[in-house]
Amino acid sequence: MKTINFIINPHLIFEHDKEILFVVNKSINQSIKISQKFFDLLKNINDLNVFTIYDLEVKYNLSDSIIKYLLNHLFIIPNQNNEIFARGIHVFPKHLDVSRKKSLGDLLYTNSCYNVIIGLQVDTLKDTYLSTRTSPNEIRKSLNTFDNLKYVDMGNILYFPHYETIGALGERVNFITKILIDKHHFPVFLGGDHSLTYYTTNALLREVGELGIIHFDAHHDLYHDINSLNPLNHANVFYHLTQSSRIKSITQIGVRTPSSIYVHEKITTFNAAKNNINTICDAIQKLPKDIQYYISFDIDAVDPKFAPDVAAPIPGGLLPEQCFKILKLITEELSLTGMDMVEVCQGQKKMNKTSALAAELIQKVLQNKA
Ligand SMILES: [Mn+2]
Repeated sequence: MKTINFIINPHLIFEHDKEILFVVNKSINQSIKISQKFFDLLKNINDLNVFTIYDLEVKYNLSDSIIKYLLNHLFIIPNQNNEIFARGIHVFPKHLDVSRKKSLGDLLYTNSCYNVIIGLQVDTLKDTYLSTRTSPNEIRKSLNTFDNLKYVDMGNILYFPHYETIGALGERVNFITKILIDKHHFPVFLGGDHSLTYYTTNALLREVGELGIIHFDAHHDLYHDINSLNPLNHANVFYHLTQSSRIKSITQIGVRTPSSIYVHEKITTFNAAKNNINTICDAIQKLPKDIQYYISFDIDAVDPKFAPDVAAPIPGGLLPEQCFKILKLITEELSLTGMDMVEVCQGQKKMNKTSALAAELIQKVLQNKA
């Protein structure tokens, strides 16, 4: 974190109306009243041009709470790709429990390690009428019903699919993940479709060097076409991930589609029906212990009787109890650095059974990990 270069948000306008001073952030149309002292401070920092958090602490002797305020109000933003960050990095959905809300500055200046929920409203392939964009908020509602579950929520990462590329989302994921890993927090990314795993794992790889992935899914997500450029989508994301030498292993659990499409030495696939749970548990116990692991959970790994709200259901999946058992073992045996829960679709009914199960699966990981 100390190595990230910041600037004063170029979208700020300093204004005064008689005696009252304002800072207006014109990219989000927000104005904040400030004191003369703070007004002068911001002007001074602006003269620095580019600075680190460390510079603010040492050169300006600023307290943690002031730097936290500067970060949370977007007065300062990362220098790199600053246009992507000018409008903000994340946004809180309405009705989010106030006691759970944490902004970037809060997570940076804390001595606690939190489980941090982050939503990514990504839907790259609109090949179905079912959308995954609303799912982070649906899963949150169910998570909130677990009274004793310890976590905080930083809302949804901002993403404007109509006028920026998905790479912009990737930059925000990188920035947020860096802060979370630096401060030993545990990110829980809520999807969104499975393509987001490409961005979350690559962001983690920048911080942890090497990674093993435990991938729950009905599909192998290796749909690689040698005649095309294979732009990233939710059906080929694991093909893209095999291309990174720093991803050491991919253990696929629950797959029930033929996996001969693309074979790679780092992938081990366990079919939901053919491989019994003991075989899967043995394989998890044998995984190398010297690297960090990431859980990527596509909810369609579970039998559609229990998780019906998915885009491409395949009968005969894992039972919830089986998932709980495997997740418990993973948390006991492996060192985890983060997880995602993806591909929950907007439910057809008012009570979304699928997002409730997704929340329960996350709860099992967070509870056992603690
Ligand atoms: Mn998938």
